[in-house]
Amino acid sequence: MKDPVRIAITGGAGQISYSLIFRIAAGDMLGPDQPVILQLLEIPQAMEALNGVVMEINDCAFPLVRDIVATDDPNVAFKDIDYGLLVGSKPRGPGMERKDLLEANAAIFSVQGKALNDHASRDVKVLVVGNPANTNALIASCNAPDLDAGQFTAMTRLDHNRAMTQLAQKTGRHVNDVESLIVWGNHSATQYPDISQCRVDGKPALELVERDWYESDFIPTVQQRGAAIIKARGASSAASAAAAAIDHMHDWALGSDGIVSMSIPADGSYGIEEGIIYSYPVRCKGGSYEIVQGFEIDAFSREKMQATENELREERAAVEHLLG
Ligand code: NAX
Repeated sequence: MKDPVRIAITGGAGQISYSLIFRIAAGDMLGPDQPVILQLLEIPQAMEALNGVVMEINDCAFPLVRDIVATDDPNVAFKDIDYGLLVGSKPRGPGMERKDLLEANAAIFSVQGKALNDHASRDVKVLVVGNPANTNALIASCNAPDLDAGQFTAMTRLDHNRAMTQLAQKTGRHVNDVESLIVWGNHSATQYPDISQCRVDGKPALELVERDWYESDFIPTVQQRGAAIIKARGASSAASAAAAAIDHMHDWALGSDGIVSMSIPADGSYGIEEGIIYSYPVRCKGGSYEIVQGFEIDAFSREKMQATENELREERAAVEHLLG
């Protein structure tokens, strides 16, 4: 058996964590031979609920769980961690403007960035799930100057997985037949799910579907899927978000099967200049990720990629004073 790794999960008493923690504990993220120490962070008001979650983890008698830490102190939660899944964030309250939401979360993620900088393993891999995820990841990264910016990522894998299924269902194929689908940009309604590079069962996706379906049905359906889930379920996506977080971390740690979408620091690739965390097509291998280069970008894609980039630059401008 390998030595245990330390995994922090913030927002441990929330909906997504209620699915995520148990799947990590079962070995779905890092494999059935990787013992884990779970370090769960909550706010003081939610510590009692978090203790209930800890009782349930204990009641599962998971063979891979070696220890559980439950705390309301980020310095304790992030101590020596190898993986950080930053799920907890402040939800939009009544009458709250987008700018207020950005600011409230910026305050949380700047504190957490500093704590990661001071206490996490130097090789920590961080995934931000809590919204606005891309900008929260940017803030955490800017407040962690001793860690590499590339160690901070945000989750667009749920959007990627949603898009895979929409296309597979439309073409009557299975998601396993879909390759090279890309989600560009922000995890928000401006994201651009792109099938122009995509193949389904080896055939170009755009030859299998009508252009009108792609532009007027597929793209808005993927962009608005979160709202559709809330309408149907009366609560936001939780199990599917947890599954996407598992996929993101699994692939980053152990390698991806083909191209996946990850929000990572922009580096000028595809004309997206530095300073934001932007979703790109990547391949993961040996514990790292690499942007897949060389796709041709047509005018339609360029416009959509630009719109979502603009939104991320606006979000950045709103929290510039917290970027450390
Ligand atoms: P919940 O409100 O059920 O849980 C959030 C938990 O975070 C709460 O228990 C709360 O007490 C805790 N929390 C708040 N501030 C904290 C802090 N400073 N430190 C530690 N814990 C803190 O939300 P849930 O449904 O679990 O969603 C969590 C986040 O994921 C939300 O921001 C949500 O918008 C976001 N999502 C992101 C997705 C993505 O694809 N990137 C998809 C799913 C989800 O909407």
